[in-house]
Parts: sequence; structure tokens; C-alpha cells
Amino acid sequence: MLIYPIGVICAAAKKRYSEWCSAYDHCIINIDFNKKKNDNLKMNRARLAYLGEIEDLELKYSKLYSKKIFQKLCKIRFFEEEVKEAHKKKLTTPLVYLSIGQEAVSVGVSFEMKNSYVLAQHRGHGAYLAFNGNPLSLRDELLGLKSGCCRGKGGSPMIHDIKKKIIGHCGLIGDQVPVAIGLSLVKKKKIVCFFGDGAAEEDYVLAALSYATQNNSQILFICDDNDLSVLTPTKDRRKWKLVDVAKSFGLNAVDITDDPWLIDHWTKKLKNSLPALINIRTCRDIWHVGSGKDKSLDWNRFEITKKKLKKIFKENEILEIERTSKLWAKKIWKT
Ligand SMILES: Cc1ncc(C[n+]2csc(CCOP(=O)(O)OP(=O)(O)O)c2C)c(N)n1
Ligand SMILES: [Mg+2]
Repeated sequence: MLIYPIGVICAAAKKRYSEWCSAYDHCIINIDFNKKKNDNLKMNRARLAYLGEIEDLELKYSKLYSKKIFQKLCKIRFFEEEVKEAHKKKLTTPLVYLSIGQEAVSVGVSFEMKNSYVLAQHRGHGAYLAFNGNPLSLRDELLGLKSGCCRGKGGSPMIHDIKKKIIGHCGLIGDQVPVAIGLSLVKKKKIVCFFGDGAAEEDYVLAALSYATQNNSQILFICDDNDLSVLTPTKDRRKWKLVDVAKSFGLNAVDITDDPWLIDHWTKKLKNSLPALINIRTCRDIWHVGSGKDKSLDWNRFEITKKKLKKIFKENEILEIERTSKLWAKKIWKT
């Protein structure tokens, strides 16, 4: 029997392994790696902080309007920071879906659609607060109290408050989309319907979008596109883009980043040609559910917005809005 020193065996194994790897790489490159790479590039180009941006758009807005935008962003951000802390201390119900990082989506839509019915998704605290929901009722709902907007029975993913014309999610992702169609058949008011990029893949969501054009439903659909369904990015789930599908159904549709002024601009444009859809690229900062953090953001909309605000406000004016919003949120969560 031949006996090889261990070093020789290792060197041979290493050579064999590198040959195998290079053959494998070669095979992937020749067969579908380039295609996959191109598909990824196409998808990633859409994941830019400035998709569809209009230069200096914020300067076309009054100082007061921009102040209101930032105040709402801060209220949602700091309210949710308090929810995060309360969740860590196990004071809230266990399933909490935070929208930290995604605040601009609901804020951007809320000014132009302020008297509408709102159908929120499971990540709905931001939509509730942006559309004039009662922060105390939301807090109590998250604490599971009877004084909550859903009598403490829904919890974080189901923020219903019919007095405020806000209808929450019921359990199946995107279930609020066909419900919005039903609502539009009986109410003559405009409707905003939020759903996620994962929910967009459900058959009943796509069927409802198609029916919206048939029925001329007065609905503005907002896809809160954080590129994730739990932990799976869009590129691993599908090859199509929601705006392309929506357009093929006959909806007016745009694909944009989550700049709050840009969202407001498109909401104003599209609210008179409903049904329409705005796909808004945004970044989730916290776990799918819970209060932990798993990765760094692709972009930080809150910080980008503050940078833009510096063209309009003095630094101390911006800090003052932040400070008062933090105090407001702390006060709510202290009682
Ligand atoms: C029909 C259905 N399938 C799966 C789930 C489990 N689920 C809850 S949230 C979620 C991810 C939804 O992703 P998305 O719609 O993009 O919203 P996001 O959580 O990213 O805000 C899934 C798969 C569910 N609730 N309903
Ligand atoms: Mg998502």
C-alpha cells in the first residue's frame, strides 16, 4: 500500500477542488450566469434612492408644506421608535410590524388623499398615523387594551378604525386589495389601498387590480415596495415588474423612489385619473416582524430628506421639529 504524506494529499485535494470550482464557474458563466447577472442589474437599477427623482422638486413646495411633511415623518419615526422599545420590554403584543425606514410612503400619499378611505396593510402603523389616526388608540391597540382602535383584538397587523375611515388588513397578505374593490362599489369616495411587493404576487391581488379598470374604481393603489417578502428579495421571487403588469391591465402606473415630495407630486397627478398605481421603492430598517435589526439600509430616506430640508430650513429649525416630535412620542408612551 502506498502511503502519502498528509501534505501531498491536501495539495492534491486543493488542486482538484480548484479545478472543480473553475469548471463549475465556467459552466455557470456559459449557461446562465450572464443572463442572471443582467436580470439582477435590471432589478437593482430600480432599487436606487433616486429612481424617478425630479431635481430640486422640494424647492417648488412652500416652506409650510415641507414642514408638515417632515413633522409627519418625525411623528411616525419616533412613535415607532417607542413601539420598538416597548416591544423589547415585552409590553406590546408579540407580533409587531414596524415601518421604520418606510415612513415616507404613507406620508407622501397622505396630503393629497386626506379625505379618502384608507386600506392599510399588515405594516400599517405609518398609514394609520399619516392619515390622522389617533396615536393613543394605536398605542392601546398595540398594548392589547380594550381602548385600542380595534378593541385590543387586532394588534399590530390589523389596525382598523372605521370612525377614521381606516380599514386594516385581515390575515392574508394583500387581502385589503379586493376589499378596496368592494368598498369602491358602495362608497363614492376616493380610496387609497396599500399593499406590499410580496402581496403583489397573490392571485386575488392581481385579479382585483384588473377588475379596478373594468369597474373604473376610484382607487389609488400604493405598493410599499421594500424589496422583501419576509427575507426573500424580489429578484428571487419573480421576473416581472408590478408597474408593467398594472399598465397592461389599463391602470395608470409609475415606479418611483420614496422621496416624500416625489410621492406627493405623483399622487396629485394620478388622483384625478384613477384607478392608478404607484410602486414606491423603499427600505425596511427593522425585522419583518419584531424589533431587531438585520442589515444596513440600501438608503436612509430620513437622512436624505433632512439633507434636502437644509436647502429650505436652518439646521436648528430641523432639529427643533425632531426634538418636539420625540417629546410628543415619549409622552404618549409614558402614560
Ligand atoms: C396569503 C398569505 N401568505 C403568506 C402569509 C405570511 N406572510 C405574512 S407577511 C408576509 C410577507 C409580505 O411581504 P410584503 O407584502 O412585501 O409586505 P412587507 O412585509 O414586506 O411589508 C408573508 C409571506 C400571509 N399572511 N398570507
Ligand atoms: Mg415587502
